[in-house]
Amino acid sequence: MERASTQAEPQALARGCPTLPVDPFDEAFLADPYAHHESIRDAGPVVWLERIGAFGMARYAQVQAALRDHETYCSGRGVGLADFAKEEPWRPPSLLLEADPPLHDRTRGLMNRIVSLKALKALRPTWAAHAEALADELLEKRRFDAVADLGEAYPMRVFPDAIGVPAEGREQLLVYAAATFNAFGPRNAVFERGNAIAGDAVAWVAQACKRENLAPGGWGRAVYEAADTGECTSEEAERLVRSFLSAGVDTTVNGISHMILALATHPDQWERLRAEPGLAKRAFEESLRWDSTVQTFFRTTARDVTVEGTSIPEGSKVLLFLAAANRDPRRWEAPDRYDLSRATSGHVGFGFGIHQCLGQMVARFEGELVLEALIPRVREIRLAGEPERRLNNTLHAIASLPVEIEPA
Ligand code: OVM
Repeated sequence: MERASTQAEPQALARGCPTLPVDPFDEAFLADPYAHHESIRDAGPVVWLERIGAFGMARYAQVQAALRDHETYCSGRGVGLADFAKEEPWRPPSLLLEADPPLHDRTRGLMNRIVSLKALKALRPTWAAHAEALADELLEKRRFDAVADLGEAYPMRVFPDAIGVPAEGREQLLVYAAATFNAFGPRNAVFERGNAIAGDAVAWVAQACKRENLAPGGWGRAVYEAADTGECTSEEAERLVRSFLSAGVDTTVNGISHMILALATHPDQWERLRAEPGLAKRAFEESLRWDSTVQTFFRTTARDVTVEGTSIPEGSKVLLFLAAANRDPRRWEAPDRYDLSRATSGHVGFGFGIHQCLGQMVARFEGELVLEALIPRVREIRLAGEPERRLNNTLHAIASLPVEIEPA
């Protein structure tokens, strides 16, 4: 067994793992999670997080194994701190994220057919043109906010149109997503601040998910067409469209923003990328490993399980620190370095196993198209001010990222 801190000893004996006093959702932790991950990883393969009443895993091996074992670590009782078997969920559960097989496999299969490589290839010319036009606008500005003007601007130009939601009020998507991702954590001040202003956004999203409000030819309508063939009910279709709107915006917004942060703070890697544009795919992937947008998700144990000597009873919440796993030195060499030489495959920034991100190809498309537009146009990307964080219980989010670019 790993050595625990003195304070942790009595609990450690009771559970067979160290007890940690850290609250992974307090504001200091959320503002700089990477400062805290090492102590959680080093404490042991499994820890007891007494402040939230959940087990935690922050090492790559255990996080990946838990994600792989969806029968033991189920999602149907919620992937936040709330146990849906005991508490009312914040919203009707997602039929993908918060579902187990067999329901999950049916909904996921249907959605996989909609978010296909073929569908993405059809969008590519339009999405590339948007990325190029946006890059030209940014070059005119030279100094801009890489969050508002790029990280948010690009997904908001391409993604809502792909789904087919109404143009009016789209900015509500960002408010809705922030509230949704906050709701996976405890009902702390971060949650309450977002929730207090989410009412209009929740109502807007509910309307946007209705068949009659979705544009023909979009992915939203395609879900209802699956309902027409009997693959799901129309109530399920409505909830599945909600998944697109919940998971498809804030994730890519912060993913693209962090990629720019990575490149602005690693000028040698930007230079290398300009010399070898074929590395664009890896540049995006490595930015997700280096700074994982979705920092954490919970699972709930569906049976008693023993992990490295720790007994985890059935019905326990287990917090999986995806971002900490992606920087575990037991798995990655010099993990804190953003490095285009690295083989990034195996990172858990998109999760792993049956719930692995449905939209991962969409996210990659967006990230790569942004890079492919910037690489030939931009010689240098520099920070032009201090990045400002936006605290969220699940996402590592940026509020603003002032940068300056030099034309090629
Ligand atoms: C959903 C959903 C919501 C938030 C995140 C997510 C990362 C999925 O409604 O299915 O996946």
